Amino acid sequence: MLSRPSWALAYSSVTPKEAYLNRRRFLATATALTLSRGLRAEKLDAIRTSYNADGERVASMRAVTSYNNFYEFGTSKDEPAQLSKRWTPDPGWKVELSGEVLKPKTLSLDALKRLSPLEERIYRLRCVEMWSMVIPWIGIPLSTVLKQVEPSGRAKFVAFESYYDPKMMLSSRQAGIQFPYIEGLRLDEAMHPLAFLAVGLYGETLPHQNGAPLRLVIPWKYGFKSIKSITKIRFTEKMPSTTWNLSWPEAYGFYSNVNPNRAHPRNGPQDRERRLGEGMLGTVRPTRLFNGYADQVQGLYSAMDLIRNY
Ligand SMILES: Nc1nc2c(c(=O)[nH]1)N[C@H]1C(S)=C(S)[C@@H](COP(=O)(O)O)O[C@H]1N2
Ligand SMILES: [Mo]
Repeated sequence: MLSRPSWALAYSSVTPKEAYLNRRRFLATATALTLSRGLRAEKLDAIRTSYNADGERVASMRAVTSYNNFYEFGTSKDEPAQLSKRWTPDPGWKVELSGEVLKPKTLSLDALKRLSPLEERIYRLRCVEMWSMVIPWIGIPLSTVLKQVEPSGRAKFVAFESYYDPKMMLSSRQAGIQFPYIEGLRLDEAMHPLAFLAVGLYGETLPHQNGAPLRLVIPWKYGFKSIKSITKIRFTEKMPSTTWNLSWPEAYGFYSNVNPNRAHPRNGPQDRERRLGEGMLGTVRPTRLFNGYADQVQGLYSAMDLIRNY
């Protein structure tokens, strides 16, 4: 099933020595952060893969866990880390797989983690707000989970839904977007080998603010497609609604592939980004089509006008 070459590198070996030494310090920070959040982080063993962001420098643990978008816990970058501490994902977390499938199924988190060996994937994450980070995720391919339920011939899309508890989280009115947070992919996008379900990062279970206990990571699309704290996965015949598309359709399309050639109506041109988590302020660099994953994913869109089908 898994045929990643064994010569592939883990992030500790693709980052320069200085970064590696930094990483050791970050691990100390990570331990401190672990103590300060509700759920005890567990170490996760993962196999190395060839998905390693071309050896780009990995963002610090601090950046990854303190600068977040998770509107359920606040709309400023520092709030998710603070406010998600009072929430603990149910230890009996389940993911419901339903819709256009032959065998609907509800999987516990443990069952899901056992479907295939956990992999470490170092991906670029590009937010439409023009910042990006390189993050060492741990998880399994999304396709591994989707194959469990055998999509029917009518299934063309996959819809995802986040956990929502109005007592612990902002209301839709406070956040300005619809909750529960929902996202979607075309079925062939969802089955692509790069589409990933993360259960951890930096060698440990996911911090709450990063979407515990499991979240999507779609590295060639803007960050808002990478939905956090997933409870439901539904196969559909029609294109599903998505939270940001509902709030402002002209700004947030269904596809939302990273595209330096299409400006965002509020955030402006998308041809540059600030890479966070390296240095004090990060470094500005050009944004690449499909966030640098074009060679792997452009085949999915060969018949599409990428400006019109944003
Ligand atoms: N449920 C939920 N998922 C979400 C969001 C959110 O507000 N709620 N924000 C999205 C956005 S805009 C981005 S950029 C990424 C950020 O992921 P990170 O905080 O782990 O870097 O999560 C995405 N997933
Ligand atoms: Mo984002």
